Amino acid sequence: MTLKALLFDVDGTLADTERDGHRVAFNRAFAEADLDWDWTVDLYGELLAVTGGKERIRHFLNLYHQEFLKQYPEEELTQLIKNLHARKTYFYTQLLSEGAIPLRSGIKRLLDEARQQNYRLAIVTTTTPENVTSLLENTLGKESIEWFEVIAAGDIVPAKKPAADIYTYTLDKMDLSADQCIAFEDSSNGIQSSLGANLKTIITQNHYTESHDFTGAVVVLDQMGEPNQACSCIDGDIDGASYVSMATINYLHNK
Ligand code: XBP
Ligand code: MG
Repeated sequence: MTLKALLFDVDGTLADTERDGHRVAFNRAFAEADLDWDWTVDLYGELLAVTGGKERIRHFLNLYHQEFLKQYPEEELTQLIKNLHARKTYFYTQLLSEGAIPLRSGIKRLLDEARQQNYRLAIVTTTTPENVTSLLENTLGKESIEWFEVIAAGDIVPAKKPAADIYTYTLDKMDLSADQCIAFEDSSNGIQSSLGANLKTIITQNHYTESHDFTGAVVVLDQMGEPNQACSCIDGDIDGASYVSMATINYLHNK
C-alpha cells in the first residue's frame, strides 16, 4: 500500500517537552495555588505512566496524597483539578512563547520534505490543543498550524493513550486506512495506542522513555538525525542511512 500520511505524536516526539516544559508548568501551578507539591525530574518520570495532565494530577494524589483527596467531594475535586490544569496550560504556553523548548533533531527538515512531496500530515496527541498550536507557532511559525490536516488532541476522545481511540479518530477524519499511514511516537503508551490502531510505528526514544518496551515498532531510534548529525538505531535498521528522510520512511513503511 502506498504511503499517504504521517501521523505525529507531540510530547517527546516533536519536542522534548516533558522535563523542562510540562513538569515545570505543573510545579508553577501548584506553587501559585499554595500547594507544596514538587514534581522532581525523577518523580515526574514515574507520573508519566499516566497520560493527560488532569489524569496525571489525580494519579499523583492517589499515590501520595490520599488525605487531600478525602477532603473534597468528587465534583469539587474535579473542578479543582480542572482549575489547576488550566493554570498549568497557561504556564506551559508561556514557556513555549519564551522559546524554552526547541524541536527535536530532524523534525523540521522531515516536515519540509514531507510537504514538498505532498504527504498528508496530522497530529495525534493526548496534550491540550492550545499546547500543540503554541508549540507549532513558536517553533515553525504561525502558518505551520495549517500544515496539519487534523490536529487530534486532548479530551477530543474520552480514553487517552494507550487507548487507540485518538489514532482511529484521526484515520476516520482523514478517510485513510492504517496501512496508508505511519506513526511517530516516543513512549510505550504512545506505541500501544498506535499499534492498537494497526499503524506501523517509528520510535524516537528520549531520556524518559529509553527503558520503555517498544515491541512491535518498525524501528527504534535515538533521534531522527540530520545530514551532519547521525542517528543511532537501537532496534531495527534504516537501510544503511545515517538519518531519517522520506526515503527512509518509505523503506520502513514497506517493511
Ligand atoms: C503526552 C502527555 C500529556 C502531557 C501533558 O503524552 O502525557 O499528558 O504530558 O499534557 P503523548 P496536558 O506524548 O503520548 O501524547 O497537561 O495538556 O494534558
Ligand atoms: Mg509522546
